[in-house]
Amino acid sequence: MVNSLIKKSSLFLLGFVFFNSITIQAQKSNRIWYKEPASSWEETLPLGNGRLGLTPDSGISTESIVLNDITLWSGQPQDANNYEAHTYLPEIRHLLFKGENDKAEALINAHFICEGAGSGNGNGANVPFGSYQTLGELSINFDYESKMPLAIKNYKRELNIDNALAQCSYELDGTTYTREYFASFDDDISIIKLSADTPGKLNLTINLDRPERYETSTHQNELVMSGQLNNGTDGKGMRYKVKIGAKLKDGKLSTIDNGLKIQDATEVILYISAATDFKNTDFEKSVDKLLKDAEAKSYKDQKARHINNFHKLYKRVSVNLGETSRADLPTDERLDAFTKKPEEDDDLGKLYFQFGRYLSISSTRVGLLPPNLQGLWAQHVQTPWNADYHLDVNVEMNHWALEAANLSELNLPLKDLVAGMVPNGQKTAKAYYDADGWIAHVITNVWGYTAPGEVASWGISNAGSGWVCNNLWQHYAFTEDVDYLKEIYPIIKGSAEFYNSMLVKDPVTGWSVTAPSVSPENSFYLPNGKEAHVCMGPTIDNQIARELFTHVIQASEKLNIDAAFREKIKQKLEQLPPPGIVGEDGRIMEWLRPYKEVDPHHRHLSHLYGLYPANLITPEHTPDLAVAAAKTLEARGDDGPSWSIAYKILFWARLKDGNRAYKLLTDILRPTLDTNMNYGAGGGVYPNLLSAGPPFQIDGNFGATAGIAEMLLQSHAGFIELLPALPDSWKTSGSYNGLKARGGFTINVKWEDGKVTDYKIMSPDQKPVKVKVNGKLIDIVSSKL
Ligand code: FUC
Repeated sequence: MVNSLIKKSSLFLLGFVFFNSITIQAQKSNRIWYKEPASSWEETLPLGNGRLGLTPDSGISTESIVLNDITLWSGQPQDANNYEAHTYLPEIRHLLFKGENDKAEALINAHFICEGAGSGNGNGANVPFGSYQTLGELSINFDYESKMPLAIKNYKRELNIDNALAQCSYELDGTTYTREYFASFDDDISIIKLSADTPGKLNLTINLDRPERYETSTHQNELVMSGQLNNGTDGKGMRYKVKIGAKLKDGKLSTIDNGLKIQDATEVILYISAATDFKNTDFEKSVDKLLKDAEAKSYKDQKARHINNFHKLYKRVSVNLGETSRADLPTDERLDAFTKKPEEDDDLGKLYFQFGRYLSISSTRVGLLPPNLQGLWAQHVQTPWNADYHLDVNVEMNHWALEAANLSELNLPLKDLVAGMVPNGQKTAKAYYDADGWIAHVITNVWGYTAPGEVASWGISNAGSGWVCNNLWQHYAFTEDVDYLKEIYPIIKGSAEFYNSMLVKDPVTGWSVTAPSVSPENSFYLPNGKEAHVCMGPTIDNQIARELFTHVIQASEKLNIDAAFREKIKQKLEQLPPPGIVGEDGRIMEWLRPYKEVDPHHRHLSHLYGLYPANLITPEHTPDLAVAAAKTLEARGDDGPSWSIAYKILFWARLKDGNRAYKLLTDILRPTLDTNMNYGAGGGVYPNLLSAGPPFQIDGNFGATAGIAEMLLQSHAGFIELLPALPDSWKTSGSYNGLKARGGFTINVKWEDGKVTDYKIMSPDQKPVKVKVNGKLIDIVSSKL
């Protein structure tokens, strides 16, 4: 069997030992823990089962738990297209041809933006765009019959990432109190078990509320909260219901004014069932049924099934990046210590990586919604930026780790969201560009929004729909699932049709380019000294069109369809600008003209799209562009909101600079409690390891997770590369099992002193594959998975 893996016998000369499974040395569990209750939401522990979320603060006198349901949005479907917009297109383009971008921008602001309030300037809770909202807050008030201040001993709370379970425990007056929390991957319900090791010591009341639009009631010892959100017009938006039931060991359960009261119990199991009417008219019945089903099972059984289901995804990957003496430090102290001496805690990188995988499994599920800007954890009714799906980097970044991190199916909810945008996107393409196909601009929501935003500066990027098509493609590139390719083909073709029919000839260069567009959220100085955003052919659009056309050509060849369209876009491909143009300063140009950027340290680096997530710029195939990309990154600087830092980890990993990628990983792990909205420097991490833009934005978590994977394994340049960007810090020894590469490969690797010592490349069918190992490119045949 070993021999069948090897095509070139020279491989033996390299001295590799193939093995069936790499034994990862026994490691401590991945957990985050603290010696105090959370004093802010940014310290609470995020739990979720892909639909329901909860963030307990594990308070001693009062436990406050923010509850979430990923479907709970205000707003409603709307048509925000301005159907007159396309009549202004010739004039807008004429002004751009003349270099009068400022005038074109004014015209766009007057006639080429959305109808209505758009995103509500990022505060869309009460306009039709809507906002993702908290489901509410559960409070548990404890009565200890003890003197104040309470003499608490041995307090501890933790999130066990490996089992998707949170716990807290403490002692008071000789009694140990324990709480265990999980969002069940079994019965789709949240469960909290409270216990005391002295009989009858649990005395508490339970309440539910939310900042607005709710009413509570009790029926037969159950607590119910229900309400209807604002749809932005007549107030009759999405409906929701939460129902709490309790099972007791000892003691008495009764109802009080809009709450539950429990006296003298030894153990209490709380079941929190919730649903909305998003694509579920029978949601009230589902709430009741889920509660009944869960209560019918033993706690032990429910918990075992929960862990088992979670493990089906989580356990596919194990990683060891090195030693630490700090695994036993409380996480807040560990983060502080890491900032001072990162080299003593290589294990934190692994923890952050597995935490990212944990967050993906917890915040999305097949058949539902993709993680939004906050995953599924939100504490407000007006969540920052509506916690929408930003298409100019954020929602794409939320999915970048999934394939390599062996959670491939969690990409499917994004595919579903995108499929749902297409019909609106077709109307938008006609309304604004009189174009075929479909387009989405910068923001979308669960209601399928595709119109531009409310101002030109950020709202009219043409890149959104093409960019998500990259995500859709990556799932195919990794899985080679032809049925899936058939399913996405009309979507990616429709996006290519849009670019194909709207590109115009730039009078200066003769290239076919988008017009009007922007380089996401960035501005520049025109030769007349005025600031503008609007332009033709920003580099990202050129790269996206090039990549998308190439993918559609490949897909139509693979599926053997659409030969005529394929020929059309093959010709169009010839007319596109090159994947990158190096300016006089040695950097990749962000715009078609050598404009000077207003903010040289701007957070977005859209003109490096070709480096990541696309593969248009690689050190192997386009060395000059790779050098220019490095220069671009140097000029932009390392800092930014956390998603921007995460993106830079990925860029430097692709440039094979492991130490720089690692330095950025240390930057993104800078502890902070800042929640003020940030567009500049200062990204970091909250005590609970959620990423701080600030405020909390989950793309920083997912982007960094993808970045770590990219440091360990790459497969975008026509071959698999093992340890392409291993930083000095992780060199001593390490291993991983179960990471994925394009082509359907599963990979195990072990290393010592920065050199691969063992590896295994597996696929369902054995097939030839090119692999770069310790700097040498070799041909092998994969082993059977
Ligand atoms: C884009 C970014 C901001 C923020 C927002 C949600 O607008 O430029 O930094 O991440 O999305």
